[in-house]
Amino acid sequence: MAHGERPLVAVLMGSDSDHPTMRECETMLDELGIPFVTRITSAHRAPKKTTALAEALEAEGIQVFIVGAGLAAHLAGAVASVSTRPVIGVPMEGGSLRGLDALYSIVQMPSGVPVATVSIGKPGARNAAILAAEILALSRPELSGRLRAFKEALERSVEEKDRDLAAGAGADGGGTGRERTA
Ligand code: AIR
Repeated sequence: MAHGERPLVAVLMGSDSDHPTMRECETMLDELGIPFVTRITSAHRAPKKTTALAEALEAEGIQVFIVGAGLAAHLAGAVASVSTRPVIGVPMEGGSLRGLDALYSIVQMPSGVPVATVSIGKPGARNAAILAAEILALSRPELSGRLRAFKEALERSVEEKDRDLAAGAGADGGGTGRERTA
């Protein structure tokens, strides 16, 4: 849990092998100052625990669930099936299908049980945190301000990259790319 406050977001994952990816989500939640709790459970290996945990977390005041899982990833759907809180699903990269299996499992929910699905892997894990923050910010003006500052920093970072490129110090060290012709 971040900041010792009552958690607003629950970060759930199907296995400890998902944690390196889901750490991106935790880091972003920390950066935005959102208290969260992280737990491991599995829709397939521990279905009773999954239901009980989702119900208990909602009863404790969790506002948004962020759920990462890989392969035949049903954890986000299982949480959404018992909770009325928004559920954001993060498909893990890996396995023989490199995350496509998880993406399809999470995004293709039947009518009535939505899961807001983000992209595969670390970018998705990061975006899940930002999306959760945007949901929470609807009733928390101070969080809106932090999100606005985040967006402005994002814009500045593009400007810096463009300037670096012009100065010949781009990420690939490839010199001034701005005016190079094919
Ligand atoms: N998983 C765990 N229970 C059900 C599923 N689909 C997923 C985990 C992880 C993958 O299976 O979310 O991405 C492999 O888990 P493990 O424990 O074998 O490393």
